[in-house]
Amino acid sequence: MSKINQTLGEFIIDHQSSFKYSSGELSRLINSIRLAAKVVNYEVNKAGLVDILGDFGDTNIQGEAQQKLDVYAHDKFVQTLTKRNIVCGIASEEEDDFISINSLDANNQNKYVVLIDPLDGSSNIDVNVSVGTIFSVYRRVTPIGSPVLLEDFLQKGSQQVAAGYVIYGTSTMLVYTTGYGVNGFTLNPAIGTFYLSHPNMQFPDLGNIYSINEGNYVHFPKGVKAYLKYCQMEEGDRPYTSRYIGSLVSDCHRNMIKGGIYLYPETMQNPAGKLRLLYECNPMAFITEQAGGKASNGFKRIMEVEPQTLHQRVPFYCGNKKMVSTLESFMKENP
Ligand code: AHM
Ligand code: MG
Repeated sequence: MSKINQTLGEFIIDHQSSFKYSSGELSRLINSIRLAAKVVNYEVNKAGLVDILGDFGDTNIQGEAQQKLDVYAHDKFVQTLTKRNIVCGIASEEEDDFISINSLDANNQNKYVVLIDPLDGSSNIDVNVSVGTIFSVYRRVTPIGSPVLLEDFLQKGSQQVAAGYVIYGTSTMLVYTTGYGVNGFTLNPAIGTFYLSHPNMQFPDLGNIYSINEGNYVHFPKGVKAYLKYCQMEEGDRPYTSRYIGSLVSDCHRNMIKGGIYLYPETMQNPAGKLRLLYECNPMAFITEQAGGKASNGFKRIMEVEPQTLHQRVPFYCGNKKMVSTLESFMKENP
């Protein structure tokens, strides 16, 4: 008899008991993200049709569509989490300040905050390339029932309770961890259901892909330049191969399945790197580590970086453990 894959809804219920003192709040949170992801997926899939449907008149259709989808995704995730009374605070790449949900409802007893990049890599939509949503979940540190404060969001990645991403690609997937491994679910668009398709995702032991925007090469730190030269040398079980989509979720997803390293170093123009610590790097780092990989700022574990501001940037290297360790040794040897 053929095996019927578990749905994401069933998986969430089955695994709720693995959390000590679980009240079901985290399960409801993941369920809400699942719901918003389906709504955003529907809209992202229609993006190529806006021209044909002619909704935008004489305006710059590509610019408008891209801007609108970022904001649309932000609105959908925030509405879903707020209206269903799931969390006490949300921080998003799309808003300068965090949103306090307690301040709207004095009875809000929720204990989780969510940090989210609602539509990462959205400039790729114009050219029909995959984009993603990235999210990170923490337990608040201030008392339950009071308005959330910045310190609830400025927690080290090692404090994350859950993290995940949605990839809107040739198929749509939701991949997440609650600290017990990484599981991936693929959406069957015909019936709008996510099915467990990638149980217990793990990086292969060896990787041979490096993913970096080499257009910035002249601005890279010496250690990264030396590492790239090392990857390009033909020797032993090398050479490596280069793959760069320019969409963090897609590049990391592929590397997790095939084995590889993603690099976004600091450059002269972006001395702190480009990617955001709290809602891009930390969640990808949590997933990476849970899948047996490693995530670093070149010198130390990303999840140990002490956050100072909500939209802080950080150099980011993540992927196969051995590859990231080698990159770190090149950084150390080439100051
Ligand atoms: P965004 O948050 O403005 O979408 O930028 C983040 C994206 C990542 O998805 C991607 O890995 C990176 O920017 C690509 O940057 P670049 O175009 O400089 O290579
Ligand atoms: Mg982003």
